[in-house]
Amino acid sequence: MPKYLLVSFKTCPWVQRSAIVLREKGAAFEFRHIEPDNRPDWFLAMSPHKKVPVLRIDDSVSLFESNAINEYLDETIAPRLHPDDPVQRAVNRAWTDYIPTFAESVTGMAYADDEAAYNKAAAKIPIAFERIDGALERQGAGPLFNGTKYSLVDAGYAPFLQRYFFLDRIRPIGLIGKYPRLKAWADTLMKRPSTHSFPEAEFEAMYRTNVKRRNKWISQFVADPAIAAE
Ligand SMILES: N[C@@H](CCC(=O)N[C@@H](CS)C(=O)NCC(=O)O)C(=O)O
Repeated sequence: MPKYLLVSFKTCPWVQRSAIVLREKGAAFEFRHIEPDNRPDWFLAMSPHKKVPVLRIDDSVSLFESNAINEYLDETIAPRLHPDDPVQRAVNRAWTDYIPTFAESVTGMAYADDEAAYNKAAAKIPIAFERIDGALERQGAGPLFNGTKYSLVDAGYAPFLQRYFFLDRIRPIGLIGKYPRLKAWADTLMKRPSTHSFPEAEFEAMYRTNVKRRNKWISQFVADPAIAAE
């Protein structure tokens, strides 16, 4: 197996998306965390948009963009996570294409400057939840997006569903409960070991510290970064 280096910011959901796939594949990799405010020259040289994740392969090739990285990993390391059926594969790709919109809809509140902007951002959540919930209904019985077989769709949504739960614990949003199918999917993904790059409470505390530091409207509700998942 090639030598993989995954370059990361510790709390980046897009990195997490690729780390999940490496873990689901059982592929060993070096996980190297750099600081967003101090990106080293070796990293800048290999990342065209100066963003993480970057997947460095055998010290010679650098891939960027989490979706492209995951498609590459899926093409080159067994087991295949994309469905064998071309129609289902297209459906899966259509829903991984929706992830940036889903991410923006579900985590936009964390970046709102005042209460009105927060409420406006929160109003986008039901739209995103309804869309993915409809997809889950069409896909079938669960517990994963394609049933019992893990997919790139599962890997892509898990980091953002996790952040919804984090935000809900900072200031209750209470929306996911209205979508039992989506909630069951999210709970399944949260329980899956591959979702987690760090011990869960430690990771949630890191996330809360970031939210507090960002000094947005929601930051005032982070009483204590250490208050984490039950
Ligand atoms: N579309 C990219 C998004 C990656 C991304 O936004 N990464 C953030 C960290 S979570 C980043 O590196 N931001 C630094 C910057 O924008 O300069 C992907 O899927 O890989």
